[in-house]
Amino acid sequence: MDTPPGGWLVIQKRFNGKVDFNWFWKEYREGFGNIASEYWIGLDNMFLLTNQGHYELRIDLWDFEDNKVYASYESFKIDGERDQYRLEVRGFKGSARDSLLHHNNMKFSTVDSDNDKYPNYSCAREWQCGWWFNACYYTILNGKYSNISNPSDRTIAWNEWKPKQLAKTEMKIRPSRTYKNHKRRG
Ligand SMILES: [Ca+2]
Repeated sequence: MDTPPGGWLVIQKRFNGKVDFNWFWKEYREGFGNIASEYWIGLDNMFLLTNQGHYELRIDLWDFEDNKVYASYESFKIDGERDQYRLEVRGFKGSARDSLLHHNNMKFSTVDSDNDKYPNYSCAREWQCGWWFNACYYTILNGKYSNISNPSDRTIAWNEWKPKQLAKTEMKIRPSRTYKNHKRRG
């Protein structure tokens, strides 16, 4: 899968609830939805892309009042399937405070594969989606879509921004433009 030159490749997108995100490990691995609608690019694609070079991640978030914030990470990478697609993000910047920090180094979990930090309990089953759950979340972008900002349970959320259900999310990646500098410093 090619990345457009200088452009962002969308890896996750929510905005209307038309695509079901309550899938099993296999579907999260392979991807579902499509880019014109809601979308999950698939963990294997994320792994292959982010291990062929150094990638940055940008997450855009909208609430139901059309406020928008973003979170970006100068380094984004996930491990392969045998390590349950463990998440590695570094170098936060953005207008949202950093919620994904609490999910750093977490393995991916789905309803049929519990790799979270909550013993004897499946976060993925509780929240009906796949995610890099901790015990359970500070941000969750794959939960059940809701058209209201205050459902009884927030299932698309970035808690460090606001305790509300979000209206739109987009995760995208591109080859890193800053990595070389870090390498020199390191
Ligand atoms: Ca568990």
